[in-house]
Amino acid sequence: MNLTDRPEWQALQTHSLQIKDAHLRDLFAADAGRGVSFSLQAVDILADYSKNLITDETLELLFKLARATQVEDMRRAMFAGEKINTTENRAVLHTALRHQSDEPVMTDGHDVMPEVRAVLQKMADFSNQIRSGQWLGHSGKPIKNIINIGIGGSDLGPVMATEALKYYSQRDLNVQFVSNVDATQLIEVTRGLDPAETLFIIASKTFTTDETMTNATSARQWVLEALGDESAVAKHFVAVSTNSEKVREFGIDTTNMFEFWDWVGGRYSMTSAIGLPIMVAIGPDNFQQLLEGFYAMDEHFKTAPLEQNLPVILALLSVWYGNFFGAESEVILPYDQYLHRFAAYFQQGNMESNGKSVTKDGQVVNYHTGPVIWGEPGTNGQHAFYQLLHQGTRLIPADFIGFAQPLNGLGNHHRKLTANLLAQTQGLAFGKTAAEVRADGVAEALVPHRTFPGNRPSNTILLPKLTPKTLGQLVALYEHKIFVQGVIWNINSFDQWGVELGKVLAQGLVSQLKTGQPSDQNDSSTNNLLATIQRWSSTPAEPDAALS
Ligand code: G6Q
Repeated sequence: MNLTDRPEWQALQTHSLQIKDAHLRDLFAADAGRGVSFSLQAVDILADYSKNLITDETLELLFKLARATQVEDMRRAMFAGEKINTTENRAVLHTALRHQSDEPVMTDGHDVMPEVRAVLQKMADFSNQIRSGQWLGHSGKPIKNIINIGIGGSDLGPVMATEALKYYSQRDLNVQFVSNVDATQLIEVTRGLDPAETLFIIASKTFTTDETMTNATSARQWVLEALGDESAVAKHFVAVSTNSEKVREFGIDTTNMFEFWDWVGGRYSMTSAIGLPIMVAIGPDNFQQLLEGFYAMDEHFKTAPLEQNLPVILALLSVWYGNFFGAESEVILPYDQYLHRFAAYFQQGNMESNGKSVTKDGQVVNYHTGPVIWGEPGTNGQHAFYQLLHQGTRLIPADFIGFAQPLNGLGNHHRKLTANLLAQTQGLAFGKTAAEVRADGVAEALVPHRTFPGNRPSNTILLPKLTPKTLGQLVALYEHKIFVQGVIWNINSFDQWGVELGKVLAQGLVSQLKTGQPSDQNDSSTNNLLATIQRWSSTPAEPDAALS
């Protein structure tokens, strides 16, 4: 049945019209226990979702929708290793990567756990060798710089987590990331580094991604120019991939390859071998804590009834605003500087997963799917874009993420940081009425400008302290939220065909830029731009060059 024809959907439609007249000020005034009853702790995470435009009835109707759309059965199917990524005929088993019990995890009649554990052990051995200085470069020097070359799912998770867990990292190791095909990134990251002390991790599931291969080839050249010998590659390059053939072709010995599998989606691969730079930075013990955190949230998601299931609740709230209130985006606001790449990470997580407009069976949807995800760490955003959150015309649900304990205790910084988080959620929810503004003695002409409508929803996601374990819980919480959203919208959250078209088009344009000969198949806009680039270019075209 089409989603919008479901009685549960239509009941929500009717209910949303009633709720539109309610104000959070009144909902809180009517129920002194609202803050507690609309809060839920799962493992170490407390989510307060009381500052949302919901009542008990809203939640009941949303849970009915989740049941009707088979969230429970799809959850079972994912953990059971069924091929729920139907367009790629693959299982979706990132939960196996952090599985901690002795139970097997099966897909295709095969327990994946022995290979998962073997790769983790190999990663730990490698990390220990780098961290202890035992791994020597070609000229006998220990490695000081680790540069991960990867893009998208082979970059964003490791970047986010390495930054998030910097407090726990070995500070004399310089772990860096290169993703963009713009040479500037590789050149700036390697500037001043000694190739003899530098090791590259080439991270690519397919080992065919153009940006990554281009950067890897230039990095190899940089190493070989300095160390002068092909045999240096073995000491300065390792690979993380599912494709051993391509790794070998590139010249990396497959003994220096860390494997993962087609049932790990790129943007869900942080706990696979793709997490190698994280492990090198924080060490195998901390990485194990990270995995345990993920596992704890996986178990919560797998076993808790929908009504007490945090990822389910967050997903339903997102559906509520996106489909019944016209919200176009969601903002993620971590009040922790270490989480400064968290919103960017889940920008890919959610937008690549749920940015789809056909259902699993190929029908064009008649409802909105994935929201735009964005965000910056607090308090910076308060002096930038929060103006629009408070007084703009759009409804933008916000997730505030905070920690009770600071990692870097310094004076009263943390108290101020936390006070700002709480203040923003209050301001958004309750606003400031014209009467309150007048009571402050504000001139009448300014009253409308200084009034805050309030009624702007937010979740407050609170954790005791940022640790590898709590980070794992937090990431798994958002991963499963994305999964539930996708199930409700009846889309495949695990493919990314939308990435393909640009890749193919770019290939043709590389040739045209090289030869200076635009294709007669081009549109007039592209031809005009190509001609201008040609005129302004500092590199002459190579008209006779073979098209490559
Ligand atoms: C993520 C996507 C995408 C992918 C990159 C890199 O889910 O599939 O972001 O991770 O395109 O792909 P490779 O790891 O194959 O280089």
